[in-house]
Amino acid sequence: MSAPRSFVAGLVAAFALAAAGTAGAYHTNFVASRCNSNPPTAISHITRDASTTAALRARWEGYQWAGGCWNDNDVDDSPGDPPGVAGTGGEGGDCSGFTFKVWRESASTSDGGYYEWHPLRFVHGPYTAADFKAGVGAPNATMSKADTSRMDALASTDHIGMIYARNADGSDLIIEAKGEAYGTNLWTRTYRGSSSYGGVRRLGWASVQPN
Ligand SMILES: [Ca+2]
Ligand SMILES: [Ca+2]
Repeated sequence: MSAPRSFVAGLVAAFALAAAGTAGAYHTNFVASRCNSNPPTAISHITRDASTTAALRARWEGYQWAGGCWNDNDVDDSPGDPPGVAGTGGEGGDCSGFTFKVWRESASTSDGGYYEWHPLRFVHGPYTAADFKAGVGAPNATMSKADTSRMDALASTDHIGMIYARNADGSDLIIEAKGEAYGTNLWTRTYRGSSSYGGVRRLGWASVQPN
C-alpha cells in the first residue's frame, strides 16, 4: 500500500526546506560565480586534433545537466548536485552540450560555421543527444558507425559521446560528459555494438592544423 498523497507531499516539502537550508551543500553557484556570456570567436576551420585538445581540457571536470561551462583544474567543482535539475548551476556540460562546444558549433542550427567557445562561456547549444543522433542542424550528419574517426560521435536518443580511439576488441575509448556522479572523462564504452547508437559526424573538418 502506498503512502497517502498528503503524507508524501509533506515529505517532499520537508525535504525541499531541508535542502534550502543546506543549499551550500550542493549549490556551488559555479555558473553564477565563474562563467560568462561572451560571444564565441568565429574561426576559419576546425581540425580533429584541435577538438581533441579542447575535449581533453574538460577531462576530470564536472557534469551539469543542461550545462556548458567548466574550468580546467582537473577537479569536479560541483559534485553531488541533484541529477536532472538545470537550475543547480554547477560546473560542466551535459553530453550534448559538451559535444556542441567541442565541435565548435553555432548557436544557430542553420549555421554550419566554426565557433570557438571559451570553456568558461556558459552555453549548451540547441541540440539534444537525440538531435545529434538524427543529424539535426547544419553542422551535423548521421554516418555509418564503421566509418567513424576520432572526434566523430556515437549517439543514442539519450546520450552522446565522442570517439577518442577505437579499441581492437570493438569497444571505443569515448570522451563524454557522462553524468552527475561521473563528470566528464575518457572511458572504454561498448556503444558501437549497441543497436541504439548510431554514428554522427560534425561536418567540415580540415585536415591541417592552423599555424
Ligand atoms: Ca573543475
Ligand atoms: Ca555536477
